[in-house]
Amino acid sequence: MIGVRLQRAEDEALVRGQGRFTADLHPAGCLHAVFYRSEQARVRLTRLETNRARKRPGVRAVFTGEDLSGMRLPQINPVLPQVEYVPPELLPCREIGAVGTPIALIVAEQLPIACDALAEIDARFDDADMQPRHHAQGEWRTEGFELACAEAKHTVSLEVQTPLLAPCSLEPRSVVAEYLPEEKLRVTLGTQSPHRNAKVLAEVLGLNPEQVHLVAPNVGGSFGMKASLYPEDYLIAWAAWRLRASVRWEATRLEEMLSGSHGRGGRLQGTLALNSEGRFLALQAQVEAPLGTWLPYSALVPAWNAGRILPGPYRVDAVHVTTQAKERPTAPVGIYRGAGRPEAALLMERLVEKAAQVCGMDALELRRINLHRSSDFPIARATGVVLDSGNYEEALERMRQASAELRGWRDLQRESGRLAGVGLSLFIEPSGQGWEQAEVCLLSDGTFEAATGSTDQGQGRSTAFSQIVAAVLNVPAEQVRVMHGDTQTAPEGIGALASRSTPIGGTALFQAASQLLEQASSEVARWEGVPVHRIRCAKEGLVCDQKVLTWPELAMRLKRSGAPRVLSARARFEAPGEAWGFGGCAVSVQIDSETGEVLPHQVIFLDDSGVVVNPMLQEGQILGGLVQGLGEGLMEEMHYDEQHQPLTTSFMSYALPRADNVPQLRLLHMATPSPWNPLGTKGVGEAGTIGLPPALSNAVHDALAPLKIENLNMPFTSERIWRSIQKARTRELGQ
Ligand code: SMO
Repeated sequence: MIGVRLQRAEDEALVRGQGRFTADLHPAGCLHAVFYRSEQARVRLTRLETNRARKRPGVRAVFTGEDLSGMRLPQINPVLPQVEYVPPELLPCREIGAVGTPIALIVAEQLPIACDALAEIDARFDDADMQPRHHAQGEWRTEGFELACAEAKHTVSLEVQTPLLAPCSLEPRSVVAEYLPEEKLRVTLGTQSPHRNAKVLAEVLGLNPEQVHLVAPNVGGSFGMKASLYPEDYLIAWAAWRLRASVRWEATRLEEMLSGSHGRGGRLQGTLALNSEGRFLALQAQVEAPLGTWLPYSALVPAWNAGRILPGPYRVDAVHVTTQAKERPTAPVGIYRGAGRPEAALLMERLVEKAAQVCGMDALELRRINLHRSSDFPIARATGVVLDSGNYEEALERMRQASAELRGWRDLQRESGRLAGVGLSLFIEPSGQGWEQAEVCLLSDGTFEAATGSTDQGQGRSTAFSQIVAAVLNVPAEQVRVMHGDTQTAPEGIGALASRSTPIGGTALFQAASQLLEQASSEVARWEGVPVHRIRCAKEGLVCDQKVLTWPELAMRLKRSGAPRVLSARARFEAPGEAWGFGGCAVSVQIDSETGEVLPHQVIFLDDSGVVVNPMLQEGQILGGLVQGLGEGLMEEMHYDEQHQPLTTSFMSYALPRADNVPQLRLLHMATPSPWNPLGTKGVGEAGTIGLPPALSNAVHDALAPLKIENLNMPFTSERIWRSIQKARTRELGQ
């Protein structure tokens, strides 16, 4: 079952339109909520008149910040050592930092009534001299850093910026909160982290954890933006509690662009010092990641990740890395597929490429001599990370061979006078820390139930998890029903974040299934009067000598009273460390010198995510990540003007990649098992978004090298490229 391309069990319901998403939920008598949002940034609220809205027939309540006074405010994950954080109010009543900030909540019997009431709210603003309230930073520095720099023969420096992106999950955020008898609240929410968010929600609402039941039904994509709770989530739950009613809210796409979290938007500076042979002696890097005015729980993770992952797959003994997260007057900024990993890879791979030019060395050879050797793992690094396993040299060699034809293609293009380039990148991908829990049960009909604290947003997790349990129990995957996303039926877990689901969540299931097998085996051994090691787990069931006991027979025999679960085992897996995937990407591009359009020709992507549970799902993850990486590289960007007005708030103005933007893709695989989980698995969900942008950037710079164009930032839109070509030509004419 491990390594099998099993079809996704999830798909039939989803393609038949039988998926159940949050917005499909319409509890009887449910009230509808809309938010009145600020149209300006950095302003003081001087008047907020809600009486007329409140008096409209059908409006049940209009809430403002005053109604919330004394409410507890959510905290953030302090992954960086120095954090200044002033928890923002859920509905600010004085100063407003960003456009789109909710300042009033209208609850009505029907959605159109709530929408009409919005127009009756009278809010006035004055410009405010608002200072940023949030800031965080961290620093890692090895001893002997100056000494190493002093020995350098060459140094190269550069700065890269990554575009601010909108994660754009297909399903916009939505929340349905139901007030239940006996002082309970059921909150249905497309979240990546049901247990954690149930706890946080209870804390903020001042409830006991057992009063909040959180359910994540089908979720239509998340990419990090549905990891943490937003003001809207707290407020809908609070309103349901306060009104003792059910309340629902669905974000429009406009609201998603205005108040869903953005990702990336970082600025990174680096200096790499090399000796005369091209050995990397020292890396100095400064990472700056943006924050919005509202901070999701994981807001500091990109800054932390980008810093600690440096210097990527290379051995650099002396490092000085500083990282900081700084507030800007925008929508929340947080984790987005990759969450700091793509930024680190971009800085490093651009530096390496530039260093090769400065040293006059082949860029692949320069990479090769500086990679960590496979015999050196596990490798503890200055930024506090420990790389568990890898074979970076082989990855590079495979990429060298595979990309040879791209270089041949480029040379042919150039001979016929076209602008063409090839770029390469290597990357590493941490796949999460901490623990997950699982419970595996044998049901009275001989099938199995596997409950996980992890969750699914469309990745096909139920299929992969059923394969893991089926592999242990030697049964077909269809016999295993996976349950997740409901805090009442799933054991507590952290959730689907940071590519951790298979290595950590999957391992917890593996362990629970193994324990269940042990329990079942000892039952059989007891019945047969033999030691437990005489029991074998075969396809037919448990075998003692020649005697077979099928799972349904076993279940029948163990069945007591009417309980559906006849045996159950729970496990909690705490990862001893992070499993680090790695890989490489090569991209070839052609650039239309008249329009500046970048036309990707081919992408070759190598991934090593350890042992793969389902290669089809793994490929799906890589493809999706690659396309999002192309989006970042070629077209996506959130634009704000000088007044901090967001300009890209719909799919008319925010460019998402489409099928016809995707070039030929070729996937290569390696599998270096992680020693830190019994399955040997690693994460893969973020690989494409990490590896593609630096390779694309190197390819675009390679294509433009004949024009002496350097240091362009993504997205490589035709406008940006065309302008740089015009500038280069003017410069040439001038000379
Ligand atoms: S960007 Mo991920 O959901 O940790």
